[in-house]
Amino acid sequence: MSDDQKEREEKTTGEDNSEASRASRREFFSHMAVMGAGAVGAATVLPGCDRNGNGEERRQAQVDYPADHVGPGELDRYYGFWSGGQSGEIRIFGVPSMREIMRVPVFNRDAATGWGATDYSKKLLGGRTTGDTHHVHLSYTDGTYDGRYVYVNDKGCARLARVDIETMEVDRITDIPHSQGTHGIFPQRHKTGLVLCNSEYCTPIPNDGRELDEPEKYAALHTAIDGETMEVEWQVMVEANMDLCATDYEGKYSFATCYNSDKGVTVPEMQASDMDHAYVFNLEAIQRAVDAGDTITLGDSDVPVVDARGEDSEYVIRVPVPKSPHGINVDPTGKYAVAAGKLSPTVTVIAIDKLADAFAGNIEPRDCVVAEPEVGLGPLHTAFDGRGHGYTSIFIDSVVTKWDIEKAIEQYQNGDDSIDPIIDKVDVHYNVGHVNASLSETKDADGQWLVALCKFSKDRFLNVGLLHPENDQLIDISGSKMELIHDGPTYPEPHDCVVFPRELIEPVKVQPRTIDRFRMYEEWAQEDGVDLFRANKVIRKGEDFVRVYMTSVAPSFGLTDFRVKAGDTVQIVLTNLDDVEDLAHGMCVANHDVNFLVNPKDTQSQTFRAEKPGVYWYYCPWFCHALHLEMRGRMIVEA
Ligand code: K7E
Ligand code: CUA
Repeated sequence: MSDDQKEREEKTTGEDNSEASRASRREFFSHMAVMGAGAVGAATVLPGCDRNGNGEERRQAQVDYPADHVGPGELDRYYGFWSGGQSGEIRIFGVPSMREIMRVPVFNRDAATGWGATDYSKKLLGGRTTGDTHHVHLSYTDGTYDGRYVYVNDKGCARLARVDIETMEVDRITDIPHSQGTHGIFPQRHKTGLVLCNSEYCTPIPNDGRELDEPEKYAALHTAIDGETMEVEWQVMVEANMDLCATDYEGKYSFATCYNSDKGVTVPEMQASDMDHAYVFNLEAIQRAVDAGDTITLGDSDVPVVDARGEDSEYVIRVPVPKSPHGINVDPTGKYAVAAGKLSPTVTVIAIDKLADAFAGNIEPRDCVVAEPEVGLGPLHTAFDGRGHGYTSIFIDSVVTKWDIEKAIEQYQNGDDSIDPIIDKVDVHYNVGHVNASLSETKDADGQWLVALCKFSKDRFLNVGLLHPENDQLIDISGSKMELIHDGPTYPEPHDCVVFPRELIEPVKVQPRTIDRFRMYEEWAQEDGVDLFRANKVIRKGEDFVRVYMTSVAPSFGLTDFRVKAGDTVQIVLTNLDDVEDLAHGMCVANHDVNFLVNPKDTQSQTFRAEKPGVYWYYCPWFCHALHLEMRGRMIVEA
């Protein structure tokens, strides 16, 4: 235990929590366990046994724990970043325990942290309070995660957000011009380069009311955002919708599935044709057009747009894929892009090294298809184990199908039905959406764990009323047969996740004050001639605007009271001077709908109106000290 931790524990409990006293308590409890039940006693861990290791270590451990067992106080080997769907957030899981460890608010209004209510988050969110996050991806260098950023889409309002992994806070949100239903996103994998984003919906462009009722003229945009600056670099306009997105490993291509090449606007129209396609974008050719100014602009946006509607061109080709394809995933060797048929029981394997010939016109785009195995009814997404296998989620059948990529190619090439690429199927519960495997989207896929994000849990959990949780299942893929290990209810609705070893990221534990938010506070402090780490004062900034600077050290605020006038707009700027890890304070102003978190060495602010004269207590809502309840003061509102 560090001195900081010890200090905090003593502050919190006033008890002696020294190593010696703890050890004796631990002995006492394990003794109780052995006395209490033979079975429990027998399962007691042998000292030095590591049950957090990979499949082999687990099997070698002489303890018969289930493969996902992570005991009290033990850490998971893997992180999982989950999208939160309609909740608009990102969630951080531990794998294999499948414990939800933390949530990162992104597009949502989060009462616990004040995200969406604090001044800076409000500015980033531009007044919006909802979001629909589907796809989370980490930034890459050399084909694997570099631990810097997480990108996530908002399908609801056509935005891309970035989380700075160091501070686990959103540091940028980019609006995507002329886009609706921004759905599939994927960062480039050779370096932190572009993040490609698909508009799922076709609309009039520009969408200014001039053209409304001619859906055949609607278009969609494939948008490139710079992963470092988060600026929109360029867009490519195509004629039909784009669903999921993928990138290759070399920075040459990006992919988008198109499930509605008919451009229908009703369900029957949208599934009319038996063949749709996957768009393949030639990023080098697009960049050349952008550099040469061979582009247009749309409406009030000055982003260069390459118009690639209609025919195949040097910018985009359309690889025919049956029928209403959904997911598209590139395997860890970087050789194949796999599109899942959704309304066809097949997945279509596209050989990436043949694409150059298709762009050159030497072969037809469909000639790039090297396999099309039947995997089941309703294939949606494919994950990989790094050993040549695909794992495809099958929505209608509620299974995950494991298949052999090279065998599927052999079957297709030879037209030989005696070759069966299907290796194994496992039931999932129920109607699985995404599957993803540990490091599956990187060149280092390690074939340990597969997460299946099931859309319906039906009877798998206690009845909680009309809305049931989703069911996130964990499957051990380290052996030849898949093994379902764990069910876990989640709040709706994770669409996708990425899973990677814990060594790849290292968030800080005390705010380093490096992100843009602090520039805003430093500007204010300079303007008001105060030091954020010392200031406890009320500064009247105008007729009816006051800024209140305050500090906090457990268990007190720097101001025991402050005075404002009825009708004032009040901005409380709170700096937490505590630097003990996780010693958070916050600010809640009674009956004023003000509530935000301030982490150690952090500054946050919220603005509100003090309407009615009277005395209003403000208090710290985070349990920080034995005298936490006493950590409060009075806002006195004068008539
Ligand atoms: Cu739900 Cu990736 Cu938005 Cu498929 S998507 S399931
Ligand atoms: Cu500070 Cu509770």
